[in-house]
Parts: sequence; structure tokens; C-alpha cells
Amino acid sequence: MELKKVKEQVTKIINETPIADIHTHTYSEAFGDLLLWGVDELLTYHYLIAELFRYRPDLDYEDFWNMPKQKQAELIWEEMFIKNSPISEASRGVVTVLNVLGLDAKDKDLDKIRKYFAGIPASKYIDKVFELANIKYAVMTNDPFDKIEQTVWNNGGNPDSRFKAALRIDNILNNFKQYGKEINEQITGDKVDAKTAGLVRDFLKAWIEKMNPMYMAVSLPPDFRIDDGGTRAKLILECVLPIAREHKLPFAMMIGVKRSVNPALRVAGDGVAKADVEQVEKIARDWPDVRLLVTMLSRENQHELCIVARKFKNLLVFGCWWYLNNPSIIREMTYERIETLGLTMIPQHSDARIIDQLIYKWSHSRKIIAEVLGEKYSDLAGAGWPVSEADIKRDINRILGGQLLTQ
Ligand code: FIX
Ligand code: ZN
Repeated sequence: MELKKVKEQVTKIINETPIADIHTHTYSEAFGDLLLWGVDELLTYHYLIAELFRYRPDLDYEDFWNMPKQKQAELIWEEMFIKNSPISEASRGVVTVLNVLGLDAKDKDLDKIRKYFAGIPASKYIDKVFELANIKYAVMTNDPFDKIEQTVWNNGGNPDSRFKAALRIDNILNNFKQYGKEINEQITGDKVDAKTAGLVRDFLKAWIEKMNPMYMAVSLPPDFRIDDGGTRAKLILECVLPIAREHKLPFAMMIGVKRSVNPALRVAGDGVAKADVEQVEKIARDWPDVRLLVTMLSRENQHELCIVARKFKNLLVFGCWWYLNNPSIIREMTYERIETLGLTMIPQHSDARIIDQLIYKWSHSRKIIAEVLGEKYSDLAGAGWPVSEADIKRDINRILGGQLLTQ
């Protein structure tokens, strides 16, 4: 294949490959209010709420939170789409979604856009989003302590195979004092003795049975240590990792989030700091028969993480998480990962909270992944390797189609 054709082929193949989106916060219809969709949800995405206060420093945080959602959406539309250009990645995302849906955003008429969403049933809209975004399946974030989740899972579970479960255990690992007693009333305080560890393992087993998750997952702070002898470390070492091994279930660690650096911003108030990659190295070395999925939030951690993954075959690096989900950084990280890990990493997940976001998150990411891979295959062809369409298809399907998660 000639070089120009290689780049075109890569773009075409990436656009045509159905994506396995391995981490989202979207839900199937069975989850009722947990399924978020439509323009008011898009406009009140927490990424945009954080940005609103940059445009309106005079605005009182509580005054904003006291507004009904519609009013919040109107304010964000006015400040960030009408009075200023929606040029940040998260605001451009809204424009991409409207455009792909065929809505004319040019006359900037929010009420007209709202009418479109009011006229389409949720089930039809989900079908449309999956088709437009070309998604094979989306992995949800399932919290066993959530009341809506409990109702779904205790009544036959999720019936829609386009949505897969992930057992999210933040509440156990990061807030055991509060949630221990919800796991079992015999648990008091946050000490992890042999009996408590057994009860936590039973809880995990029961939920694995109910949800049939693709993995267990937790988000962790930058100062996370596996060797500090604390409650979290004990729970991971005595409960989570043994259960992951027993059930052949990956354990996903999302490391580097500083929760609530500005509490007044509520869900939009989390920050980031560099974490210690050696903690990942230690877990990977000590638990060679547990598959670890790892993403880190700080840009500064990315290169080190790639090198640790080169050393441990049980470590799978994935996604450009949250503050890294910006074109300039996705590009940099995708180069770094391809060059150090080849086709043994999952370049992206969407983290979509509002189902419509599957459309923009993937169209923006596909474009960058295609640019990087297009260049890499051209270089490979230039080096004298016969790059064929079938080979590119095989490779892309491997890294975007979910094969690495289930292998
Ligand atoms: O912990 C997580 O899974 C984070 O991705 C979210 O909680 C975060 O709020 C988010 O939406 C990031 O994209
Ligand atoms: Zn997330």
C-alpha cells in the first residue's frame, strides 16, 4: 500500500470498528434515573460546571446548585456557547453531539434542540447513539450500595447486552468506616481482622454472582500505598486480590484522583496529583496471576506506567482518564503507549456519564488514534514491512474491540 493510502485506510478502519468501551458511567434503561441523556444533561456535565465558574467568577456556588437543572443548563448555554465560543474540549463535545444528531446548532436555539429530545423515547435514543457512535458495548460503573442498582440486580439484573457490568468498590475501599456495616451488620469500625475479611469476601462473591461483572474497579488517591498496613491496603490484599484470583476477574485501579479539592463544586470539585507507580509495580509483582487494569490520572505518571507494563504481563494499561481526555494529551499518550507497548494496551475509554457523550468522546478520540496509528503504519511500511488492510483491521480490533479485556 502506498503511504497516503495507509493513513486513509487506518482512518476508515478505525471509524468502522465497533468499540468496546471499557469504562463509562452510562446505564441501560432498566436502571431508570441512572440513565442520563438529552441536552440539559449534556450541558450540566460536571466538566462544564467547573468551566462555568471560570467564566462567571462572580457566581455563588450555592446559588448555582439551588437552580433547577434546566436553569443551570440555560446559564451554561448562555455563558459558554452564546457569549463565548465553546472551544474547550468538553464544550466542543456538546457541539459535536448536536451536529452528529443532525441538529442545527448554528442558530443557537436551545428550545428547538430541547424539542428534538422531548420527541424521542429513551429506548430509540439509546439505539441511535450506539449506532452513530459505532459502539459494540459499554461497561457501566455499578455500585452495589446504590438503591437503584440493588433493585435492578435483585430483580433479574440488566437485560440489555450492550451494557456490561463492572463491580465498583470505592465505597468499600475508600470509606470502610461508613460502608462496613452495610456489608454486614457484624462489621463495626474499620479494623480488618480475619472475620471481617471473610465477610467482605462473601459480599464480593455474592455481588459477582449477581452482576457477572467484567472486572472489579476502584478509584484511588495519589497517596495510595499498598504497603502501609492501613484498612484499604488490607482490604485489597486480603479480600479483593484473592477474590479476583479465585474468580479470574481483573481488578481495575484508577489512580491519582484527589477527591473534593473544592467541596463547593460538589461533583465537579475533584482534582489530580502525581501518584506512586511503584505501588502498581509491587501489586503486579506480588500477584502475577491477577490481571490488573490500570489507568492513572496524572500526565506525569504515564511514561513510568508504560514501562512497568512492559515488565509485567498481568498489567494492562487503559484509557486517557478525565483530565487527560484532551486531544493534545491523548495524542501524546497514544504515541507513548504504541511505541512502548505496541498493540498490548487499550488506548481509550469514554468515561461517558450522559449516553449522548459516547458520540463525541469516541469521534474525537477515533480521529486522534487514527492520526497516530496512520503515522505508525506509514513508518512501518517505509521501513519495508508489507502493511495490509487485513493486518490493520486485525490490530485495531485487538486494541479497540475488547479482545484484550476478555483474553
Ligand atoms: O471515578 C471515576 O470513575 C471518574 O471517572 C468519575 O467519577 C469522574 O467524575 C468522571 O466523570 C471522569 O470522567
Ligand atoms: Zn469514571
